[in-house]
Amino acid sequence: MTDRVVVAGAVYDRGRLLAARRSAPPELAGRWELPGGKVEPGESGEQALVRELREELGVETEPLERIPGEWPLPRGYVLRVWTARLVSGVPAPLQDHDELRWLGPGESGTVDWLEQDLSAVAEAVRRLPGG
Ligand code: 9L3
Ligand code: MG
Repeated sequence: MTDRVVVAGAVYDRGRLLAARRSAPPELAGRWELPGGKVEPGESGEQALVRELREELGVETEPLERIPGEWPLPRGYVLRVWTARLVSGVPAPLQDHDELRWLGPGESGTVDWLEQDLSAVAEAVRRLPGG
């Protein structure tokens, strides 16, 4: 089952964490997540993460550290999360999202995260520079 992996990025920039509100599928629309998606055959997790963030947000990122652990998703998938640095570009909701928000220290509780993301978000916030 190692090929059923969804990767997501805790993208940092200037001490803030990027949150993305899903617009699809209907059962997840309106909930917030760390952006990412499915690993494709032949890709590493980090390669998939860089590709997904480019496709979904139009930005270049550099994965930094894997957040330890993995979290179960529907249909046998698991979620793996990396911290990532914004290298270039301004994130825009190009696919699958309808709003983006940069959350500063103390603001991570202000959006309705997917349950699957909560542990990784908490750990990402602990790792936020100054957070
Ligand atoms: N998922 C959960 N948390 C996340 C991401 C990026 C994805 N941070 C779940 C939602 C879907 C599945 O993984 O059930 C596939 O995600 P996508 O490929 O639709 O982004
Ligand atoms: Mg996605």
